[in-house]
Amino acid sequence: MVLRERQGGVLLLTLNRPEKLNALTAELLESLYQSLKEANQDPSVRAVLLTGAGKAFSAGQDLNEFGEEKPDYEGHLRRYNRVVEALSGLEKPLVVAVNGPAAGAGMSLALWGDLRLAAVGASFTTAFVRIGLVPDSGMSFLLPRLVGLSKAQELLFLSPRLSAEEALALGLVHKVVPAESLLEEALALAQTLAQGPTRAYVLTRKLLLETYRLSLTEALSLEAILQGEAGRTQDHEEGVRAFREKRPPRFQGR
Ligand code: LHQ
Repeated sequence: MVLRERQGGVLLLTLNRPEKLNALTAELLESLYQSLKEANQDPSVRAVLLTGAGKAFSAGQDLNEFGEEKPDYEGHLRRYNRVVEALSGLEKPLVVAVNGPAAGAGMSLALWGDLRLAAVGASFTTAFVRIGLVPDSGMSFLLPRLVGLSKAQELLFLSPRLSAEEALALGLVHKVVPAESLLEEALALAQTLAQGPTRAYVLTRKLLLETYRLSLTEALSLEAILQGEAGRTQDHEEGVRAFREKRPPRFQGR
């Protein structure tokens, strides 16, 4: 379901239902959740790269999964929500390589990447309203933070299909690359992060996600707490030592 492949310190996760545009089913979500859990448990995994097999990143919820039965979406969303909690709380930096269409919850998953690359030809559409639904998988939380409330309103109410270049202009992705070099570039980026102070990256993500809902006083206090944590890492010690010795640092992720 989700292919797992090690490339040095990077764990490459590939959503693998290419014949269904990697549409999300309970099984695929479970497999993604387990993969993320395993990544957290393995200290030799220093960064995670998420992409899709075939021509799509993910078409979002598989709209054929429930057949004719009237689904309990509130209950079903628990499967999504624990994946989203696992992505947002991942103990490793996360790179997402959007290789094709990312729609609905598929787009939500893509946006959880700390750094996001897209292939020329990839596309983004919120999709929810087209089938009479509201945004989920954290999109209502993340999208306005990434693009501002006004643009989020447009993307959610009208659900245009954005090209990779439009997504780049909006800040939904950080770089657009030719399709044939997407994986190579994304892996190189993930390897760079994997060799970095990975604990500091994770704490930085935590700050960026938390501070929106905090007052300045609370945000300053959280910065101080997490700086305290970062300051106790060997990577910080090594970073300062390397700076003084005028050499590149050798970070260990602890
Ligand atoms: C699909 C799908 C799909 C099944 C394309 N399912 N077959 C959470 C929990 C609870 C409830 C519900 O929702 C959620 C969260 C969500 O994610 S809701 C949003 C669900 N996703 C969508 O509404 C997206 C629908 N798909 C599209 O907008 C387009 O297909 C995209 C932009 C993904 C790709 O467009 P194209 O590349 O032009 O491909 P296509 O539209 O021609 O689709 C190819 C085939 O894939 C086609 O089947 P067919 O048998 O005609 O070849 C589609 O029906 C099928 N497909 N998405 N989500």
